Amino acid sequence: MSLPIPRNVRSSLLALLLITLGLPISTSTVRAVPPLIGVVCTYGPTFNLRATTGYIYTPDGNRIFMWSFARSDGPFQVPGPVLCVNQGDTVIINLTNELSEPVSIVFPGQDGVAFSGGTPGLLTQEAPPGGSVRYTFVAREPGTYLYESGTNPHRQVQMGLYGVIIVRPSMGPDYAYNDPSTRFDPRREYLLVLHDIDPYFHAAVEQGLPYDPGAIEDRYWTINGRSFPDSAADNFVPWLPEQPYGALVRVEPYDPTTNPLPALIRYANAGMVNHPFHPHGNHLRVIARDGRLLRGPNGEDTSFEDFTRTVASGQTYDLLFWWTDVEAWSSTGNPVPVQIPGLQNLVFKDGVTFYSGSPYLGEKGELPVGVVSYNQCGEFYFPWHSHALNEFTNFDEGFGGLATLLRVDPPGGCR
Ligand SMILES: [Cu+2]
Repeated sequence: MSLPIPRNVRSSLLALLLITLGLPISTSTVRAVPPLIGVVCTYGPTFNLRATTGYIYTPDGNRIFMWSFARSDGPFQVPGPVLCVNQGDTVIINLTNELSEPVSIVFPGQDGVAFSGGTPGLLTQEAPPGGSVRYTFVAREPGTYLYESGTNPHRQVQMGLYGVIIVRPSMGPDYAYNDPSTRFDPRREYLLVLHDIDPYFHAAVEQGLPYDPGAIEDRYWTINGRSFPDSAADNFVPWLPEQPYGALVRVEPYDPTTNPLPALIRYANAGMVNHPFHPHGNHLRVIARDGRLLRGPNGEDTSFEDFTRTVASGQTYDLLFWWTDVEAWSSTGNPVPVQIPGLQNLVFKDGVTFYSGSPYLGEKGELPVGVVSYNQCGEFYFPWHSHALNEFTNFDEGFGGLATLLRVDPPGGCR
């Protein structure tokens, strides 16, 4: 379920609080019902895509002209559909070009891509305006991969022609790779696709005006095609019809018997600049880069714990995430013990701001009429964002941009 939120309050804290209401975790990987959070697969192994135009919305009320790959039988969407295949599948991608210039797709990390139809381009075979091309390859290695335009990428990828391919290993869909250590909870699989946008560049392309690619200055940054706080909303919220994928990461505390498996987080950077990216207060285990498990020359496990991971342009990472309840979560007490200092010892920072003496955020006093809780069930929220803080904005207004939230539910889930 999702709540309709007027555009004029979407970027406010109120909107954030509203968004956090009504976010049931997906309890099933049934294909027919796309989950409200987490990765949304389009299944193949044959995919019919079109390169086309449309608009996305930003949390500050802006509207940006985009190009994107969409399903031939579906609406415009940013990013392109997440193409999920199984290791060993022969993947066929039929691309139809609805743009007025040649377009193509390259598949970094895939071997032996063959094509038929189209016309020769610099990097691969292209579909001419109104035409089509077919790409075929065998998905030999499991992992997370980008697919993106191979035609004037500085222009076409910036305009939005990108998406992600997930190759499931032969060990099964509960594993990231063919290694027992990569087993994860399939209810908690998250894909965070990063991208950056210069709205003046997009306006110039829309209006057929000249532009200087060297003068690109990004003003918006997106995860799964959305800027924060829209990124924290459900998949398929009605107010973002062209941006179907949310980016909220939701987990529960690790428990050796009731919740032993980690979440799987997939990063992919479709933007042109590198992004230092982290969830506050938590480390993740980096297990793979660019669709290859981290292993040493003798096959030793070289995965590692990391806080801020810089995701380079064009790069992908796979990370496992166990949230460990080191503060002994209690539903009746505070995880961090608090002794409120005496009033005379509290600091008035600037004559306006009053420090309550508690490490917990929040307000004192009566709740507004109709509000029964500041969150659903005592869950925690952590920011998860680009540490290049200029990117933590929507057109210079913070906070926004390349950010989402980590939600940690109480042990046993939100009841
Ligand atoms: Cu931070």
